[in-house]
Amino acid sequence: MYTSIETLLVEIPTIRPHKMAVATMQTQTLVLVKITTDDGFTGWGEATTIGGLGYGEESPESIKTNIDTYFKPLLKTLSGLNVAQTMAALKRSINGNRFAKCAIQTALLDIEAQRLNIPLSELLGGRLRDSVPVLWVLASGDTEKDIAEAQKMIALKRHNFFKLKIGSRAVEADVEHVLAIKQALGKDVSIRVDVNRAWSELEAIKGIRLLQDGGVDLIEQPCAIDNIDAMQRLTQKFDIAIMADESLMGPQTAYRLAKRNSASVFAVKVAQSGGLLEGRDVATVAQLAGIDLYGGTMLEGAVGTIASAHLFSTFQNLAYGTELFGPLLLTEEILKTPLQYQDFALQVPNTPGLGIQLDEDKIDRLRRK
Ligand code: MUC
Ligand code: MG
Repeated sequence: MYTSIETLLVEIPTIRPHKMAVATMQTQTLVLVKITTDDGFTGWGEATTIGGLGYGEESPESIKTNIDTYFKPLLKTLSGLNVAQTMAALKRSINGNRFAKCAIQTALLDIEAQRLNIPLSELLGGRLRDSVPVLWVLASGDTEKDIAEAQKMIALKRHNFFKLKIGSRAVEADVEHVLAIKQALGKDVSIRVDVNRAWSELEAIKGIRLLQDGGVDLIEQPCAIDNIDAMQRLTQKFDIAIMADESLMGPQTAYRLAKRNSASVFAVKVAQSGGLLEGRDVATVAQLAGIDLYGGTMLEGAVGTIASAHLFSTFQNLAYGTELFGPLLLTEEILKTPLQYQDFALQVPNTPGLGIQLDEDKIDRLRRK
């Protein structure tokens, strides 16, 4: 029986403006969900969006409102069900709302793993690795600043591969920016770009050709979400990896993209998938179709980031690593012990559940009142 379901909006400034084709972020709003049970367990879940409604269909405010108005009363009526049965009951009455469902499901899985006294990764099938490689996203908007930031990350042994956010300038200007960074960092440092669907197919052909020749390793979501025909043609035309991100909205779209050969890599995001279990299904579709995997982020804070790390630790093929750097982009720590980033990777906790302890006084100070 669930005794309380609390939804908090926690506002945290970023360490610098994070410039993307869809929005420039100066702050991130974490939607934290805290669920307690009558047998004494507390589980946490999280959802974030990027730039309010700039990136997708849900906003932090809509997630909170929908959880408080629709999920919470329903959850209070449910008892004696496992996580799958609880989620099935919610889905019978609530359409869409993948991010809200993800936050709730994460908290329920956190509780269940604690009850079983196992790390969340083991409830999700079992980890294959104790840490996941993590890249850094260069998105200051300034070439020289990005180069200095990358060099600092390499020296700190924090990150040794990078993703660049492009798509807000003309194709030629973006290519010049990316190749200047690639040249400065050298041939052994993997550089990928995320266009966030800003290009038409013709712009993509021009941009991808130049970036491929310049030694870039991967192009993320070059074209519009629904334009999977263009994604298919680009995947076929170029040797460079083409990755689907925004086009992936759960197992069903994963199946459609795989069937149409519309990507060579999938960015698995737990919120975009609709939950950790659905994220696992997306990965299974990819694996069966011979599509490589990358562990994506919606720039979550510590809760969503470590939940994703538990899932990604179970993937057989994590060929392109992960981008689970969200908490490092934020100026405030909300855990009693910060997540462990070392040797270019994020450690996956070994303690029960998510394996983190939240600093609730700090969260209370940061939450929107
Ligand atoms: C995206 O589209 O990949 C993930 C990392 C980052 O900097 O932005 C997000 C969104
Ligand atoms: Mg992306």
